[in-house]
Amino acid sequence: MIRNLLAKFAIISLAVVATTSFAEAHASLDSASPAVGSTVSSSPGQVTLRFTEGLEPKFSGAQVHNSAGARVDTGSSVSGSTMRVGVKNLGPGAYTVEWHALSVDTHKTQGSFTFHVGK
Ligand SMILES: [Cu+2]
Repeated sequence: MIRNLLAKFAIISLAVVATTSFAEAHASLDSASPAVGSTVSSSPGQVTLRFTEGLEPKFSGAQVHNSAGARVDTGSSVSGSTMRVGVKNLGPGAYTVEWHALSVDTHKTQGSFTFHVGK
């Protein structure tokens, strides 16, 4: 009984370690400006996303939409592990950044986050 539990625990531990090291090898979002979930006092001019891995520029990008679903970015560019998204002059409101990335290790990742522009 105890031996069974130990065996199960060992297998679960291995699975967790494997999953974690797998995830770290992919390009996940490290930080963003404006920061994820933050409120900025005025339009940021651009959104900068920093990733944990180098990105393939041709297959990585991001779009920004306002709360009505309209696109408010002017295109994105990638350099190394940094993605920059130009944005129009943003009025007060909530904005969603949707990104997709192909890291140099050929793994695809994607995600989204929101920031707010205050009055
Ligand atoms: Cu990877």
